[in-house]
Amino acid sequence: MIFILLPAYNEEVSFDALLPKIDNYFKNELQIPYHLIICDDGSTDSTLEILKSYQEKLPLTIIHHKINRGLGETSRDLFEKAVEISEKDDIFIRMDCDDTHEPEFIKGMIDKIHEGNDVAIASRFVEGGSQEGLEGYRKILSLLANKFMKLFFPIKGLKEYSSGFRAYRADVMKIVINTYGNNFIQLKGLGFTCTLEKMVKLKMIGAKFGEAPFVLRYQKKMSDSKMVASVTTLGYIILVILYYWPFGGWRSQAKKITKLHS
Ligand SMILES: Nc1nc2c(ncn2[C@@H]2O[C@H](COP(=O)(O)OP(=O)(O)O)[C@@H](O)[C@H]2O)c(=O)[nH]1
Ligand SMILES: [Mg+2]
Repeated sequence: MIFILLPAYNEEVSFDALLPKIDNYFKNELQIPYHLIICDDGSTDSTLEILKSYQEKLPLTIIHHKINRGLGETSRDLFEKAVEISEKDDIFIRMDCDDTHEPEFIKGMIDKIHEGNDVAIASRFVEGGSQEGLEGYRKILSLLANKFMKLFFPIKGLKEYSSGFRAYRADVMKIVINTYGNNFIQLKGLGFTCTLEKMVKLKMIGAKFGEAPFVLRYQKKMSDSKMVASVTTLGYIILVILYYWPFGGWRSQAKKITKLHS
């Protein structure tokens, strides 16, 4: 079973394009069962009403936050719910709701998991991957973010660090949540930092990462971007400090954790 995890904040314009496309992909192309878990994170538009109307048509679990809690808490709740309702051989796919992450790339990600990886990242930077429709400043930001992450949290052979479009083994997510508990996502109020934090926590337990080609079609985005560059940059800096802090930083804690595959 594949679980699709979608964080949604004011995404009313995106669902009619995205949800039927996901349904069609699983039913007609992959022909494997899937289940959607969508978290409406205190949206002020009609996100919740639209999701409720889809509940009769699609295999869908809705999580609802009355207050906007941000991507970190939303991501935590999505993964905790997925771990609760899945079996160990299932796979979680975390996508954006904004219709820029095409389901057609999921097959390649699932294949990478079946090849023995714990996490498969949809990558713009491997053969067959690319990005379209990004403004110059977003391209530069993304390039700098990836260089930053590669410098401080290098993972051998990995090129794509900032994409939130990833596949995860269910049993590995269960281990990571059991290992860290409420600290699985510690940097909750810091925008998109949680996407990097998740990767760091998985690296600390010895997870194996792979990449599958992905074409980001940013020109398809209808909703406003929720990325706040200043907050996310601050989050990255805090993450580096917490990780390398000489007095009990995450790096020294990681040494005590039993590693997967060892
Ligand atoms: N739950 C929740 N989701 C958010 C929040 N901010 C962004 N998102 C979701 O996170 C994903 C990434 O945001 P998006 O605007 O697509 O970022 P961009 O593609 O990098 O410009 C989308 O699915 C958003 O709906 C938030 O405050 N709470
Ligand atoms: Mg997006």
